[in-house]
Amino acid sequence: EISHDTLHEAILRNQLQVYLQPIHALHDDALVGFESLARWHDGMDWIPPDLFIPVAEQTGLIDELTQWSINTTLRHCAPVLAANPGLTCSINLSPRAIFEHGIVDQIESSLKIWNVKPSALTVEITETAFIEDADFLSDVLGELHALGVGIAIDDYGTGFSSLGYLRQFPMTELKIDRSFVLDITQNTRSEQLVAAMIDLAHRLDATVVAEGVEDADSLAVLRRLGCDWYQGYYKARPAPADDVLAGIGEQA
Ligand code: G
Ligand code: G
Ligand code: MN
Ligand code: NA
Repeated sequence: EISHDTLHEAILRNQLQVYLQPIHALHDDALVGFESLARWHDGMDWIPPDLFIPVAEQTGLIDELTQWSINTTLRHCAPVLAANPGLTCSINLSPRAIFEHGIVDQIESSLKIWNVKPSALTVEITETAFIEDADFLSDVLGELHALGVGIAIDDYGTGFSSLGYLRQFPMTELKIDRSFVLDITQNTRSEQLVAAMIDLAHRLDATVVAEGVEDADSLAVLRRLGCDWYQGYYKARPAPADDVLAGIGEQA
């Protein structure tokens, strides 16, 4: 069982690591950025974020974990972001972290510390965040957007897919949940829904990202439908930040 103390210790002892998954453009396969994903190895086993993020949320550690995640990600990525002006790096923000006071200041000061321009950072939020205090969330996202930080709606289509919040929130990126991508070549309903999501995002001037692309056929369908960017095992699995960034250094 994961407790507050074991997770807190893990953060202090540097048992958590930042993994990055590259994101590529569909039209020319150019690298456009990466998503930061936390990984925890306790010396014996890998403990997946699906297990420890909820613990962090429930035990009051989400603030500390978020701060760790933002700072560690920016520390790793800063040189590559500076050398490659078009690239962006995306960080998952737990809904709970957004409702902690001071998240905007925290992000702003991390950007300053690591000398990363706000437009090189995107925050990913799931739709479940919108169930809570929508006005407060709207203010927070508005402030981040005003700084120039990108706002991505993550796992789109599986949660609380109301169109109401899209009217109110400054979305710059829509990430199609991988469940739609998984059977896009077999299920015409998935294909039609993905087509509709791409159209929706484009009408709102947002970039569309397909998640969980695992094969070339799915990629071909997404390209035909006009999806902008993609990520997934087909192209690259999440890997330790230094490994991924060293590879980018060679390409650039
Ligand atoms: O990488 P993986 O598929 O195991 O991630 C599982 C879930 O954990 C995803 O929903 C992902 O968004 C979330 N996650 C991964 N890293 C972080 C992080 O640093 N912060 C938050 N809040 N969520 C994360
Ligand atoms: O919820 P979020 O989208 O942040 O979670 C991303 C998760 O998806 C990460 O845990 C990552 O490891 C996982 N992931 C990335 N690419 C693929 C893929 O191609 N297939 C599957 N099944 N999972 C993937
Ligand atoms: Mn994500
Ligand atoms: Na997602």
